[in-house]
Amino acid sequence: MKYAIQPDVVSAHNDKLASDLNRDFEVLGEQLSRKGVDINALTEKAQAFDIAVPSWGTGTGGTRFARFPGVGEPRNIFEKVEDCAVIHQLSGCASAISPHFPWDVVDDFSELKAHSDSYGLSWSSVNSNTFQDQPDQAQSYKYGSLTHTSAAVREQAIAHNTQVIEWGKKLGSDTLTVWVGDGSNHPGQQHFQRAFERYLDSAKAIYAALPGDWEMHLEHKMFEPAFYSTVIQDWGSNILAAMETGERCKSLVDLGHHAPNVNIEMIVSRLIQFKKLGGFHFNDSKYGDDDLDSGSIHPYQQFLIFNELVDAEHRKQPGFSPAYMLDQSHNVTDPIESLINSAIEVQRSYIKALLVDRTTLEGYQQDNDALMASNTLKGAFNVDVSPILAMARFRKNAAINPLATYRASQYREQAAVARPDTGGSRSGIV
Ligand code: PSV
Ligand code: MN
Repeated sequence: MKYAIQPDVVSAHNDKLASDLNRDFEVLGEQLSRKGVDINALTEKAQAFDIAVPSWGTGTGGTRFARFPGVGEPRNIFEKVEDCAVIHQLSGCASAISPHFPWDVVDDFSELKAHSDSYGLSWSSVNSNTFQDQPDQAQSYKYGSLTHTSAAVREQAIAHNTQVIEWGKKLGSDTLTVWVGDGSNHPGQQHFQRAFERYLDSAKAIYAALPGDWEMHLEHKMFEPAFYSTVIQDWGSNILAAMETGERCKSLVDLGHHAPNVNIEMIVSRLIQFKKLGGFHFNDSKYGDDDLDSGSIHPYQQFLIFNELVDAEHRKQPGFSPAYMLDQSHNVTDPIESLINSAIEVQRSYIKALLVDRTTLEGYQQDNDALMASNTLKGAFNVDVSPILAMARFRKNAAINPLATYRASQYREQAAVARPDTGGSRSGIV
């Protein structure tokens, strides 16, 4: 197997940190054992945790005002794969890539697959793009895609999605994620019901082309680029569409796609209950769809979401196997650093949620003891599980301190030389 960073750079760093880590791990292990928690069992859970990286997240993002690219950014999907290999090598918990088409289209998919295989990476959900026009396209998506009033535009958007499935098959993916920007910017511009009817017809046509062992995930988003109404604007429209479309059609929750203060953990619970939770796009937000780094603004909310997920895992809820993915835009940080940090922050929420004493919590819920129920959750959230996460990485030959190891490796400096700016289009959301 190939490594993006020389393994001896990682082991040299780990050698310096291992004895401190062992001590911290022992102290935490002792504290947890007093509560009847086995730290090694938790560490195994951390080792098994994995979250997919969005190919487009490896480039610097921006706003609609400007983009300030960094040096050595990936110029194509092959270079994005190399950056994803760094993220996984150091974090030990990000072994899959989620590509976006046509941004990541290549002539030879077997060459791309061989490239990702050589780094031990796989491909998760494939994403279609009918929110932009492509140069060689017959019809425009200016007024929508899957919901457009014109049948020719809808057919083109459906055909693109079925093409994305074909590309995904070549990479070994098993999920199609569909997000459309369709909606309206003015009251009266669009007939709500007719637009939704057209969406359902289009979604069913795509679903008909889905291989039997694939899932189709629909992503809702409250606004942007449509600023008055969006066709799949919230989880209500999303679950209705998923239910209408078919059993293997499920809802995907992008955390930033909700109004501020919406109770996302409760939405997650509802989707689990009706076997419609497809997966997540993790990120964080302060005001809107900010695409900030996961856990950087509302770590408690992220923990409460994982509390629902662990609860479903604990109850062996039928049909429960959500896909985890990051979906962030890195405007001022090195994307590799943000993605490593974010993958670990999501993993952190998972491990903390595993610390919740579910029997005790259920007792407090039964007795209507609101304060102690809340304290049970807070107690788990307040535990610093960093030694568990670091030990999980160490045991997988990843980095005890991923960011320090990354900086010491000079990967970005080397990429700056190897990837001179060609002035062409690059990854990252603008
Ligand atoms: C839309 O804002 C979104 O969250 C969807 O997942 C897109 O595929 C992605 O961002 C990239 O633009
Ligand atoms: Mn998303």
